[in-house]
Amino acid sequence: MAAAFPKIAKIQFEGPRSRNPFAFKHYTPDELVEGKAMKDHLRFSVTYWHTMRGMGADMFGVGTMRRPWEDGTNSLKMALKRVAVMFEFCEKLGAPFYAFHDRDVAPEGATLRESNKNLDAVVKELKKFQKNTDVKLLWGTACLFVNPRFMHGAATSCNADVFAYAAAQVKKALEATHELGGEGYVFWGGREGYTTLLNTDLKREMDHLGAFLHMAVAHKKSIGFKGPFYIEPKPKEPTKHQYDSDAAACLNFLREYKLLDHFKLNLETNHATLAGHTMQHELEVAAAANALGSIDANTGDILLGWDTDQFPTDLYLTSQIMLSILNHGGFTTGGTNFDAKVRRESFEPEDLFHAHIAGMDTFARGLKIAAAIRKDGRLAEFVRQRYSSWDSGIGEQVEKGKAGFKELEAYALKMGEVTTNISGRQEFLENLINEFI
Ligand code: XUL
Ligand code: CO
Repeated sequence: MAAAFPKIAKIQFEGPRSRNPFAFKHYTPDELVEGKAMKDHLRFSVTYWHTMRGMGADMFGVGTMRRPWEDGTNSLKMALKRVAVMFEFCEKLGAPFYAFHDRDVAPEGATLRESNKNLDAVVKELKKFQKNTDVKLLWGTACLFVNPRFMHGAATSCNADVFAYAAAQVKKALEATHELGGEGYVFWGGREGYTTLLNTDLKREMDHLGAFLHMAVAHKKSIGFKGPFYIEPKPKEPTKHQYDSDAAACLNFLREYKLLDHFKLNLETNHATLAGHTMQHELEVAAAANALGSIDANTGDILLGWDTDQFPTDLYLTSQIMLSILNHGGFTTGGTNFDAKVRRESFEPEDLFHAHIAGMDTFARGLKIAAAIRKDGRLAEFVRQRYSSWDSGIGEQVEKGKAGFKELEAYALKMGEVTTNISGRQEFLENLINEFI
């Protein structure tokens, strides 16, 4: 097949002074940061759904994207042809991973059996391309939200037949992910939530979701898939309330249904924003429960209240993300998956490169900035000092479980008034961070 991006060669690192738009200014895959190659810190991944299937349609207009390789059909023939385009893109970009939903890579057939057959054919092709390149699968997932059958949800549908269909689809998507050596598998609750409580038995729906995920864990064991399961929180959209609304809600759900040992979280910036949180908040909440798994790298727009899935180009954002990730030991099976789409005005194939280069360079800088902040040590030392009252005396006794209310009352009575508070120095710290940006 002729190249889909004939004018674009492999993207190389040319340094910050380069004026070549098809070059990295900051991302040097093999450069060591804190003793580990940048590519191993960042583990970039390209999403099939946006980059290959996103056509730029919105609520007010049809798609705008020019994709010369597309023949205008959602056929198996086109799906097979598209695999070569995806791998050409990932290879030229130097992205080590990709991620997909079952229905992004292969078309849904007239029956489930036919859909499975289509998926098998495309998985074969994906496997061939994976073998011939250095591109691997970061994670797979099932699309349980596009088809009208999922109008009331999938695992949380009021209709048990839909639950059964969804289970069959996840079983197959999991097997496809396993066949392709995927590093993990994601559950994003597409329509697992409600639009009105008037027609919803919330407890019953949550119980069904818990049961569904236990079935997935059992199947994972039976096929020998070793990668982690991730839940991806999002508070709303498409439903008014998604059950996996934020990291804390997911952790509570997993704990309640005794699933915490089997899941980590896949956190997405724009979802955090919709939940009224920063991405760093979500990362810290997940890390505190030892459940920081992977990230969907994108950003929203401060003036728009929906999931715009823009490419991340804000250094403050990527520095904060990488600071949390480095502080908590870095990715193992997870990675930086660009769940992001080019604007519908950026309709040329080359915009896909500009967007990913921008995201990768911004994350590379975020990584270096975070490493510099850690090397400098003043921020960590400030936080350490701020809690120093817990290192000895009464604080130490509390942390060690050696003091109760009675002992604390005696201590407080003897102390009289608290005279030891120190400033939080927020503005000083914000300025300190700016030294590194
Ligand atoms: C939707 C979203 C999904 C998941 C995978 O907002 O983020 O694409 O990442 O299902
Ligand atoms: Co996502």
